[in-house]
Amino acid sequence: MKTQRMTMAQALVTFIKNQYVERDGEQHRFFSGVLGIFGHGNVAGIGQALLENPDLPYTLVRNEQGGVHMAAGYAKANNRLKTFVCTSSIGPGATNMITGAALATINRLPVLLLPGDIFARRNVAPVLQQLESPATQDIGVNDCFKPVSRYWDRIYRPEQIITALPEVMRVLTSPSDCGAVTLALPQDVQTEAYDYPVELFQKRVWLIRRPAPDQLSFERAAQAIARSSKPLIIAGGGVLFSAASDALAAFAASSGIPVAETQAGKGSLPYDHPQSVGAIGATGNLAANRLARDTDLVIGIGTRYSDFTSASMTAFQNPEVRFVNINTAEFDAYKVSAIPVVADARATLEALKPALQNYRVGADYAALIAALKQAWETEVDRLFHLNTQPKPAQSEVIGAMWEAAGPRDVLLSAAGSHPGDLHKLWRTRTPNSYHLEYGYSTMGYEIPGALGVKLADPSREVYVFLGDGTYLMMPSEIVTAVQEHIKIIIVLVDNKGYASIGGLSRSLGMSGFGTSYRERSATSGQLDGDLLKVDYVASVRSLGALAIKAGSLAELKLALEEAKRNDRVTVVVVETQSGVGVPGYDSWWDVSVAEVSQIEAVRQARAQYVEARKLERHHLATPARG
Ligand SMILES: Cc1ncc(C[n+]2csc(CCOP(=O)(O)OP(=O)(O)O)c2C)c(N)n1
Ligand SMILES: [Mg+2]
Repeated sequence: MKTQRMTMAQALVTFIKNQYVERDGEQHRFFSGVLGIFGHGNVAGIGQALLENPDLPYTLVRNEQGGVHMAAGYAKANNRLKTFVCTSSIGPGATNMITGAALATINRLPVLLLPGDIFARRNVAPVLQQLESPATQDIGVNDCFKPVSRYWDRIYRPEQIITALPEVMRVLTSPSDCGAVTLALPQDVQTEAYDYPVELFQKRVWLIRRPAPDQLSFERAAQAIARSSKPLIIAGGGVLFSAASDALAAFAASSGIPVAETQAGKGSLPYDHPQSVGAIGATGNLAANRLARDTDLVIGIGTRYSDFTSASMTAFQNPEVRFVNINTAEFDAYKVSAIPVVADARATLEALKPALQNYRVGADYAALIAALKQAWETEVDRLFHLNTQPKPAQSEVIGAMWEAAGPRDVLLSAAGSHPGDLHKLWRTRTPNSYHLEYGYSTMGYEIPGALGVKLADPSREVYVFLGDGTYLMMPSEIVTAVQEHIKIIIVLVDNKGYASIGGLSRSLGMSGFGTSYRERSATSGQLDGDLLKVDYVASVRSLGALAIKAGSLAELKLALEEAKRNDRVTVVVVETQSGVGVPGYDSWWDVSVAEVSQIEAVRQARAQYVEARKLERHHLATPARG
């Protein structure tokens, strides 16, 4: 056997460089580089190996969490066909990546995390940043990655990577199992040499499968659709991952079945496709939610049925409603007692179209779809042009951003009051032009996530809708954007704190307690003093980015045009009018209210809550056969 003597880290980096994926006949390298921060736990191992391998580019980020978000954003924008590796030191550098790992796993995005780990040799323990346990020496902070990783391993001996790495790649390239993969790398083992078989470093091409449906479940699904008089498709993120938009558009057009979209699936169809009815669920619009309420058959494609999609299991009120699920993940396909079609979205849709060529929804249903869609577009136009004074409403900021953006440009966001507004209002025109991280809804994802999206396709302008709360939580990757010459446009909405949670708090009878940015008052002793004066423009400029203050809607529009012309990351800071939110449309989200309270408003909220929960349903019945 031909071997090559290398350190474990050198072997790992060499392996990473030689992994390729192939889908639909196209082949390319899977890992585009390494993002991270060096410390004593990785500098001499992975750091040294990267120094020797400049053809695997290394990018210094400002926070390890930001690095993982950047990798996740990049993977998502590439429909999971490319990603980054993330490296960290041991201890806090490693645990900084846990939030990113959870985000990636929940959103089913492939990221490879390489946290450094404490000495396998142990004789010098406890090393700096080591978590000691009196009960065992076989535990450390990296064990915290286990529940948030789809594959987790710790490499105690250099030869263990020979069996670990194929598992790493199987999971990262799996359409059903992918998520964060963590290899914990003890700092001594990273630097130890071993005679590795040279075959380990040969080019390897991982086929991204498009599993076809099994015949029986496909036939039963097709029969259920053929029998349905009011079917509704829910397009989830799996439609985009599968690049199934054209197949979905063709099937929807031929069958007349309306298509509603989850946060992850938004953009599966262009908003003006006749069958596109837009956002569904707790953040859904009137058209999709009305159709969902009465549908007799939900065809869920690539969706996890999160509580936001199902409006906490209240969205589907027809007693006869049944489900067909098309999903590469068996786990998701079996949800809500559906006929499970465990298969690729595109492959299944392409087969469904001819199988149902004689099926078309009835004229009454078609007319209802058209009328609801028309009414919804009128509502969007109204919300885009409220003419609120003196400051614009948030929906007008969204409208201005939409008017500034081109059809291929990307809107990105993650947490706050705006994901709900954006889900309803943003008019997507091309696939992957709407990028909401709403699986983990992580404040702090937006800036690094946007950098990943921009790297995935620099020809698309990336617009970030950013809350002031999120900005203060993690502005740091703006420095990385400046370093890498990555241009994104950020609209920072200054609404003096957490409008979303403030609104939620008020709706639950708690008057916004602890959610606005105010000084502690000398008289009340509470956080209800004067508003904090944070100078976001100065803050952004201090990081090396361009900042523009927009005092009105007209100024916002001008600023967006200027931002487009700029070649650097540009942040437009705008204050919005408080109390002018986008309403909910027949939707509900279950947030438990205190069962007993001394506050009358909380007691009232509890009474309403108990009533509203009566609409929550178990979907236990399977579709009829025959
Ligand atoms: C890391 C993290 N912490 C807390 C939350 C809970 N949370 C959701 S939205 C939000 C407030 C966001 O504030 P901001 O970014 O200003 O947006 P706004 O609500 O004002 O629109 C909070 C605290 C979260 N989603 N992520
Ligand atoms: Mg805010």
